[in-house]
Amino acid sequence: MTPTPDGAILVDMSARNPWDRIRIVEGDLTQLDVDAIVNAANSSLLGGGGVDGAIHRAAGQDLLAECRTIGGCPTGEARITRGYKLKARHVIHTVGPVYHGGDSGEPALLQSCYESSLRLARSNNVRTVGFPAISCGVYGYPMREAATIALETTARFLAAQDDIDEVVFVLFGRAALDVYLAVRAELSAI
Ligand code: AR6
Repeated sequence: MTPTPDGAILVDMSARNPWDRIRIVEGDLTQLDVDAIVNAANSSLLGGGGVDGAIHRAAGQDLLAECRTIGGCPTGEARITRGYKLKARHVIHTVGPVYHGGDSGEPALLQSCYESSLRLARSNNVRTVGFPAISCGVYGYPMREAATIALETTARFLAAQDDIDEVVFVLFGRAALDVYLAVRAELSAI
């Protein structure tokens, strides 16, 4: 808030607009130059396929060694490690829900993945974060529903604090990119 000479108070709304701090791109998350990338892991945290496999390959064996010391992670929660050979300083590992039709608590669990990851980022002084489309590969979550949860949850989190400068959603392929862009256009117009 800025007081003007005549005593009026100007509120700078742009600083609080969360959509200005959300970027949506197509690409490979492992190449992203941010403070932390988020891994769509499984509850063992010991690696797998998809983006998890790609992150472990790019980070090197030391990431797996650190993950072994953690002892797993329940669905909907997140854990943080170093990034090793990645450009990203940290990896935040979160475990998305397997999609079983949507009536088995999947939306709340997916929302919790984004919230837990962003909370962990904030408490580790991470200012820039990259996310994949958690649960949208092997775990079968429909992209549109998942994108709505991802973007809504992130926008709400960013609106409540200024510690995180930017969240980048890195999508694999044009189809996923287009879904995220369409959902963002709908949500940011509300
Ligand atoms: N960069 C960005 N996005 C990617 C990349 C990449 N390098 N590689 C894949 N994707 P998935 P899940 C996209 O299957 O559904 C693993 O085996 C992909 O196209 O990686 O949460 C874990 O160990 C999709 O849109 O994660 C678990 O067992 C999205 O990332 C399980 O898969 C997520 O797909 C987790 O399944």
